[in-house]
Amino acid sequence: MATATEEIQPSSYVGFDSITQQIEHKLLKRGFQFNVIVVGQTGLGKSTLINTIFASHLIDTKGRLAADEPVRQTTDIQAVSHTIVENGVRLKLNIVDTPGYGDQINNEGCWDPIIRYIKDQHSAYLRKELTAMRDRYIQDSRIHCCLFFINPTGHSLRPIDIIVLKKLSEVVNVVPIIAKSDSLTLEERENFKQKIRAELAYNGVISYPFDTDEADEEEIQVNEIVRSMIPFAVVGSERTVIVNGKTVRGRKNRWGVINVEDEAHCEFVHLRNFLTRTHLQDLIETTAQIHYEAFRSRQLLALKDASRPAQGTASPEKH
Ligand SMILES: Nc1nc2c(ncn2[C@@H]2O[C@H](COP(=O)(O)OP(=O)(O)OP(=O)(O)O)[C@@H](O)[C@H]2O)c(=O)[nH]1
Ligand SMILES: [Mg+2]
Repeated sequence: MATATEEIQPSSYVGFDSITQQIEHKLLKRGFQFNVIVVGQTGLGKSTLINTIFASHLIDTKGRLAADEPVRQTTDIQAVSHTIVENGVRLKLNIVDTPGYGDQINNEGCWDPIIRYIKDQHSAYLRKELTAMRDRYIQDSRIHCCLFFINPTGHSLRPIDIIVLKKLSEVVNVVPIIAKSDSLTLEERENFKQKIRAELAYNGVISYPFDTDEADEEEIQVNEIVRSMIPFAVVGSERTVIVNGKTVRGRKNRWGVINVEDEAHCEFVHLRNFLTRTHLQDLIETTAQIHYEAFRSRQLLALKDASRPAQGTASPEKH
């Protein structure tokens, strides 16, 4: 007799091998939802980088096309939605741009609106999940990735950045990046990266990716490579420049042209590959399984506690 673990070859074709296509078909029809938030000091190029990543002008940046245009600055948390289609795959992308923080005299609590925004998305999802007649598919507005912009000073992180990074990493997958890295030489960049990694570790900031118990050899290795590259040193640009007769996204400076997509110039391509090719699914999954799950159990425990009579108060039966 065949035991439960033994593999049986059906004598004629059953057809369940098409399950992968069935799943794919369903997923393709529904499309994928990916929500990113950008956070960091003002003027570090947050809005610009988002536009560079998705190669279209999605949100206002300070960049001016004409000298008499007013300077634009992000003043509130704004979510922009776009659907990008590539080879039949629909990616519904939600980008949440936040105003730069930390330039007030008193920066106490300046991160609150951002943290609140992230938690509000968890809360909205939980409410929908707890509805008796819940939808089979809940629209996901939970933030899957937070790109945290670091000022390319070459020195250490500001104390406020460390506070904000810590707060963020408790609720969302945080990916630190060095902004405007065209201002650093390759050597400065490498030293700065090492310094930041050491500072993050010293201050107990756990940035994405995490190795889970289920991670296999291959995943652990990929994560190791990503960790050795973080923080990605990037350059953003919405303009195109001509290099060797080819139009590329780039910036012109006194020394020449920086091609944003050239790996010898910056790590923009690594960041984009990481976000869209290698870790898209894992970022989504980690959000659901780690960050949302932690939020959900805290909320449900709090509800349970609230519905229980407070300890120490006498129950009516005793009297
Ligand atoms: N040198 C250099 N300049 C950049 C880079 N990215 C953006 N800039 C410029 O920096 C300025 C500010 O860019 P934004 O994208 O508006 O910055 P932001 O972080 O969104 O600013 P806030 O909305 O105020 O928080 C613009 O003039 C950009 O052209 C970069 O990688 N290198
Ligand atoms: Mg902005």
